[in-house]
Amino acid sequence: RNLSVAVIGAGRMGVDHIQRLARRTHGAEVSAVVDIDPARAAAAAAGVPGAAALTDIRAALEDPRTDAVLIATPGFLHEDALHAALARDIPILCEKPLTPDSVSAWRVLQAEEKLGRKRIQVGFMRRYDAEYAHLAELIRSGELGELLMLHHQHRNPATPPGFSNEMLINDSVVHEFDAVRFFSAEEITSVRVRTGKTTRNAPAGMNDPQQVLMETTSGVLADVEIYVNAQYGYEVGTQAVFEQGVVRIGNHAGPYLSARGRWGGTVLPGFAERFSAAYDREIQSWVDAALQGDIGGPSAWDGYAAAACCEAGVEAQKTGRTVAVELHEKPLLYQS
Ligand code: ISE
Repeated sequence: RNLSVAVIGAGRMGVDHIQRLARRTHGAEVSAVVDIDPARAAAAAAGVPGAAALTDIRAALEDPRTDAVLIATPGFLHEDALHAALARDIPILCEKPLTPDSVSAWRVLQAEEKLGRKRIQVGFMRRYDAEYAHLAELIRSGELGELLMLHHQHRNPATPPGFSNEMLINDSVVHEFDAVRFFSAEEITSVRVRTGKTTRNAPAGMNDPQQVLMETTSGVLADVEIYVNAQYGYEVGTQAVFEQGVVRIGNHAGPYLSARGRWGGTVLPGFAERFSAAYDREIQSWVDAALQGDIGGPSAWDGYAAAACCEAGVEAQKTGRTVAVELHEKPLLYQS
């Protein structure tokens, strides 16, 4: 039998996941689309067989046919939806961020802990990118010795209206906080942010690009060039420095074309294109695990730790200081 998923939030990511679940994921179906805007819910559910358009998450959760929930509302609405879904004790995929701050993320984690098992997977989709997975494997294998440094580039063509310095940390660099934690398999202990010369293409009041510097428990140093009005396209790349070599992933992936007197490749326009295979893999593995009564992938602990890094990042950005990341002790549930 298929996993019946209620998708909460019919914005950009919600619609993307609805199409993915309905058309490309095996073993799943969309049973409900929930959005406070009834027209948006109806539009997103149209053409998806069996999908009801609803305006209240409670209606979806009260329906006994709902097996699992995918939360894709804006981050500030996640906490309520997470507590409601945890009360039903069903598998949850929550788009990043888990919640916008570490105090609310910790509340969610504690509610999950009370159930005695993991129910939440957080949508850090980069972990499902083939090159990310490959680099992580290389690091774990020890083949190149110890990982020493990570250099990241994260470039977006342009920011949506209302984008701010804080969002640059909370919306964009949150992915690198997770990437550094994923690659190093350690916690980030401190964050520093540098601003410098700003592009004239940034909205008023924003510094762009910025440099975010972090350190992990064992002293792995990581830097991020975050540049969200880079104009030319979407690029996310990493250079990992080891004792016995360097590994580059992300930027300038093939195919390379020689034609019309030039050689080179294509720059993708956005994250939906760059990470479409990663999103497919992320959702498929969530569905596969849920059908077995299980959950894997980035956990509520990962969501909580990333939220704490973002808080430190925003403070570092405002003060120019190096800010320590403070975490609660990791509960047993998340130690494996
Ligand atoms: C957006 O919210 C994302 O999650 C993208 O992956 C990221 O590249 C972008 O900067 C964010 O705004």
